[in-house]
Order: sequence, then C-alpha cells, then structure tokens
Amino acid sequence: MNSQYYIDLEDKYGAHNYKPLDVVLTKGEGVWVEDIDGNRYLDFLSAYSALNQGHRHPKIVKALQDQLERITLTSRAFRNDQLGLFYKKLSDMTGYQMSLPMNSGAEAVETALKVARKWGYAVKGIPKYEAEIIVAAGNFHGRTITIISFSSEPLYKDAFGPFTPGFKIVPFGDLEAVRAAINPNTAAVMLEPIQGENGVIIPPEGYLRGVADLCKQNQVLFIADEIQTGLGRTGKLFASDYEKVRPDITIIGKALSGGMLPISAVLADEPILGLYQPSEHGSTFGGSPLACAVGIAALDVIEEENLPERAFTLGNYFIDRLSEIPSAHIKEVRGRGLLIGVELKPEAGGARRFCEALQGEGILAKETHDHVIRFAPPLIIEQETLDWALPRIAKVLQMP
Ligand code: IF1
Repeated sequence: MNSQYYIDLEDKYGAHNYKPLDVVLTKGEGVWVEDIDGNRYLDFLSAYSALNQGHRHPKIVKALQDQLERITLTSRAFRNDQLGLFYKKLSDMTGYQMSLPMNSGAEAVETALKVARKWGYAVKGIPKYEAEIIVAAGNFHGRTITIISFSSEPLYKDAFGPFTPGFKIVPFGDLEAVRAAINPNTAAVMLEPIQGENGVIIPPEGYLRGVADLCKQNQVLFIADEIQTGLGRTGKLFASDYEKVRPDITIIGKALSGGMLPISAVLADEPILGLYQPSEHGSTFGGSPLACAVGIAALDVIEEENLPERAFTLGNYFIDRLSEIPSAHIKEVRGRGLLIGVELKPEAGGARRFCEALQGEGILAKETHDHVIRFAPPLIIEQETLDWALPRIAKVLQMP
C-alpha cells in the first residue's frame, strides 16, 4: 500500500480537525521516524514535547511491558501497588507534597482550575461562585469547553459557545495588567511560562517572578501550565525554574509518559490539593497501574539521562547555530533549551512551505501560527545529529 491509501482512509472516515503533513509514519526509534515507504526522518517536533525521552525509550518500553504482564487498570475504586510509588517519585523529583494524576493535559488543567476555585471559596473566602481566574492572551491550555472559553484564538473558540464564565484575559508579559486585573475575587493566575502554541513566546525577564510575587501579596494562587515546557524541555526541569519561581500549582503532561500513553498530573502542596474530597473529582484511567509504572520510568529517564541539562547545553548550541544562518526570510530565532521558534518575516510566504521543504530534507517540523517554525527534537538528541540537520535547515531557509 502506498501513502495515498492511508491518507485517503483518514480523510474519508476521520473528522477533519487537523491538516497534517502528508507523511505516513509507521516506525519510530529514538530521534528517528520512518514512513511506510521506508524514508527516514529526524523528528523535530517530538509530538509537541511528549517525546522528550525519544521514541520507544527502552526503559519505558520495558516498564510498560512488565506492567502489562501484571495488571493494567484497577480504577480508583481500589488501590494499586504502583500509584503510591508514582506519587512519591513525583514528590521526590519536584518538591511538591502531593499530586493528582489524570490523562490528557486538558484534564489536568481542568483539575487545577477546579481546585483553585474550591481554594478560593474554602480558604480565601470568595463569595460563592464569584471566583475569577486570570489568564494570558495567546494562551493554549487545551480543547475543553471551559478551556476554550478563555482562549483568545477565534479558530479554537468561536463556533463553540456558550462559554464558561469566571475568566479574565490580560496581555502576556505585562505585569501591570495582572496587577490591575487582580481583585478580591481573584482565586488564581494561570500562565504558560513560555507560550508554545503562540509561537514560542518568552515573556520579559522578571515577569514570572513578578506575577508570583503579586499572587503572594494578594492571596492568589499562581498556576503554571508546564505541560509543554516542563520535564526538561526548556533546559531546566521546569521553565519556572529560570526565575526561581515555585508556582502554587504546576501542571504536567506530555513527556510524563515519554509518549506511551496519555498521562498528566497536577502538582501542589497539601493545603491546596488536600482540598479535594472523595467524589469531588476523578478519572477512570487516571492513576492506573499501567500509567503509573510508565510515568515512573519516564521520570527516571529524565533524571538518569540528565535531560534538562542536555536540553540546556544543546539548546544554546542549536540556537546559536540557527542564528548564524544567513537567510533573508528569518525575522528572529528564539527559544529556551530545545523549545525553539524561528519566526519568519511576513513576506516569506508562511512557515508551512518551509516545513514541507524540510520534510524533503528528512526533517519533520511543524509550523505554528503561520509564521513560526518550531524546532523541538527529543532531548536525547546528540550534537552530531543536530550538526546533520543544520545544513539541511540552512538550505531550506535559503530557498527563494
Ligand atoms: C493538539 C498546540 C502544542 C499545551 C499546554 C495544555 C495542553 C497543551 C501548554 C493540552 C497541548 C498540544 C495539543 C495538540 C497540539 C499541541 C500544541 F499546538 F496545539 F498548541 F504543543 F503547542 N497546555 N498542546 O501545549 O494538552 O489535552 O492535548 O494533552 O491539540 O493538536 P492535551
């Protein structure tokens, strides 16, 4: 069968909520993937940072296989012998007292928003159902109706109202705007430390620290969505670490499973996460023994292979090399660690055609917001592999 067969199947029987590159992948190992015609590509997207550990990391595969032989799902109606170990691993690694496991990132965001509202009523004393949560313009936190209710992107939102109330949107990177938006009913401020989907937008230095301080002064929770930026991607365990900020709540997902299953978690201390009482929240699959065994292995790999440090060193190297590429199309190269955006000038004709050309060079990358090419390889990548990619990227960025 050729690629077109599979493409036609997808297009005929599947909802058209994506416009993928027409490459039909069938194998992955480490930083490489292969399509059904046997072409190999360097994966420069890492499933939006879910594959920080690379495709099919042997240690995570082994943990998955071993757990498959024992028990996969108990539901939270019963206990299992992996969940506590997963909690402990998360606490030991992140310093948070507690965690709550879910599946997708969006579910973990919802979980954090719910507990922030409850905290607002139970601890801060906000009048019932008056709680407000401040978010940033250009945010991406997922696809549920509540989450899109505070999106500023019409495409994600406009067809899907009515919307959930209780959110205020302020410009990203503007500390004074946060200060002005806080009032006695504010329960939380939720931000991505770096806005990924919005085009790898890094806020001005001091912004995260400033927001965290404002939150503390006003008895407001600071929630960091580190689903994309966390677990080593930006060169530290968390992107918040760059400003020595410890959010009241940190949300993680994606690389928490190294790409095996959807696993997410909300991290916080007992005075916050301890507010959830039985029946107030839950999930059929969240905290399954299979997910926990995989999660522990995925976290082990991040530690054992020093993935944050690797991302830091290789990211600086790669950003420097990309910045040296003489290309009339490039407006700016920016990034932290191995979360990198190359913003093209408006007259470059959009990032999509460059991503298609990269595919022809054996590199899979994905545009974001029309004019930004995102480079985010697995963090296990070797410098020599980056050196293999650089002349190919340069060639593509130099096309007319
Ligand atoms: C898609 C984007 C990236 C996220 C942050 C929560 C979630 C995400 C910071 C929700 C998810 C994903 C979703 C995926 C593509 C991808 C994405 F382009 F859409 F925005 F990474 F940049 N918070 N991001 O980045 O997590 O529920 O999906 O597990 O929607 O196609 P999820």
